[in-house]
Amino acid sequence: RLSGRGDRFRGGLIVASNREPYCHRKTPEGLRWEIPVGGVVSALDTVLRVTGGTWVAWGSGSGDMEQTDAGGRLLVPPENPAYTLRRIWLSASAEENYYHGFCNLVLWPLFHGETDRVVYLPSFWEEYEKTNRAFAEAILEECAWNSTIWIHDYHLCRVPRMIRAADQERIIAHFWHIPWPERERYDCAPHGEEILAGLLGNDLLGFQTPLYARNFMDCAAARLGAVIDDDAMTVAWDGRTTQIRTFPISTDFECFNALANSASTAARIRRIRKQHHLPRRVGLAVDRLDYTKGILQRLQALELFFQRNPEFHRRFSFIQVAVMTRSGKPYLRYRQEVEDQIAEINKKFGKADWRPIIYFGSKLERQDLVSWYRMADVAVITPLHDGMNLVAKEYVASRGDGKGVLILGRQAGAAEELTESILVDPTDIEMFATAIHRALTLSSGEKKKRMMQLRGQVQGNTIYSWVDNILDELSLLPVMKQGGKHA
Ligand code: GDG
Repeated sequence: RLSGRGDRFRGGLIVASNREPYCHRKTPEGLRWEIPVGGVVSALDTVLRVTGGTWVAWGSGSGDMEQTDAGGRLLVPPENPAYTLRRIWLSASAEENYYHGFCNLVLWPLFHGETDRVVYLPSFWEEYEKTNRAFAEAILEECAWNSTIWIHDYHLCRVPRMIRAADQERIIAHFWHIPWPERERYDCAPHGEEILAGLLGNDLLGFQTPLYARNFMDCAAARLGAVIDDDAMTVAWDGRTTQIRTFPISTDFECFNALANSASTAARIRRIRKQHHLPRRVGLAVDRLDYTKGILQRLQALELFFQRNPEFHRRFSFIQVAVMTRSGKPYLRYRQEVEDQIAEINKKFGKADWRPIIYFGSKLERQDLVSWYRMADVAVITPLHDGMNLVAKEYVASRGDGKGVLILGRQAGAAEELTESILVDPTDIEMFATAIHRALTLSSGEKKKRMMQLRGQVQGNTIYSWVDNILDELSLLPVMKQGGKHA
């Protein structure tokens, strides 16, 4: 699946992210493990199962150290070990200030255009620095002489520079999963210069789209006075040069395709239809429960759709899957708003034998998720801002039958590639409701044509080609570091 180049990681790949790929919890039935919901985990677990290596992450479950060795290491996946998970334990103060504070109340809203939601306290930054240092130390402990370090996302901006201070020659790459805002918005970022300086400790910094890469370079020039080379796509600052590249992330196309085509999925679909008394036609949205995913706007559009189109009553239900992955007041409030709005729509239009909106608030098993992908006449993936959005690509990969229509928000990174979807602005509720009607009334020929083009797109850039492209860039780095170091 990787084009024979996984062996470039012979020295060992060290991946670091905030969230761990396997989480252990104590339950009355004993210790249980689960895979947390989220795009970074979905993508990287697929990769590490093939490459092997070590993944350094926050041990966020309640299993303590029972299943790790004294150094916090264990082999995963538990049922078929392929790589090492090295856990870091955070103090209550770090969890509060680094994770719930600087990551969730500052960086996440700021980088998703929700400046009004930003709340900053100086203690957030202190713990962010401390936690990044703990990550940097753990990563260095895991490194062999020729290991490559691959850091992920906005939780660990300071880590590259910290590692660089200890090791000038090490290859360090970083992938940024969320949007990078334009310069004017970035100016609101507390510690904006330190964040940029941290990231410029990398040799290679990857973004989801060319726009985010451009925005990063503009911010580095404006805030740090870094020197930008637009042709070479490099940023030079403080005696070092960082390559800036675009790598749109993707999914395991073949895996979703095969599972969706399987007889077991067909049987599951029959069971699910019966269990939920589904009408003939269904729509679907799958999101982590987050205000950036535009769930409230989507519900408004659905309400208007049901109001305008009574012929779809009893004939169409919409399934909203929204798993809560973060605690804290903004998320609890948002969940309440979502649940209230769903209850209101169901009260307004529902009948004894028909629910317009069916809501799942807890995680679906992978096979159920794929069954829903396969049976949904329309998937409505309309975030207000999103780095990429893997759900959109998973839906397309699951539609080998050529059926199904994708409605996609223009602000999702995926909209750059998935141009044969019906593109909407999720805040234009009138147009959005019209788009839902259009998706449900497209001719089967038109649907098939669009879906085949979308599938060609996702099949041509899978999670494996994503890694391959990053490997290609990494393989050029040692040469550049020797020849053109600090150019
Ligand atoms: C970040 C960026 C970027 C969801 N519900 C269930 C479930 N999921 C899985 C989906 C998908 C993943 O979670 C969500 O990924 P997304 O990409 O849509 O969104 P984020 O979590 O915000 O991811 C995003 C991504 O990183 C990768 O770079 O695309 O822009 O924000 O894989 O399938 N999985 C199961 N049950 C559920 O109920 N099994």
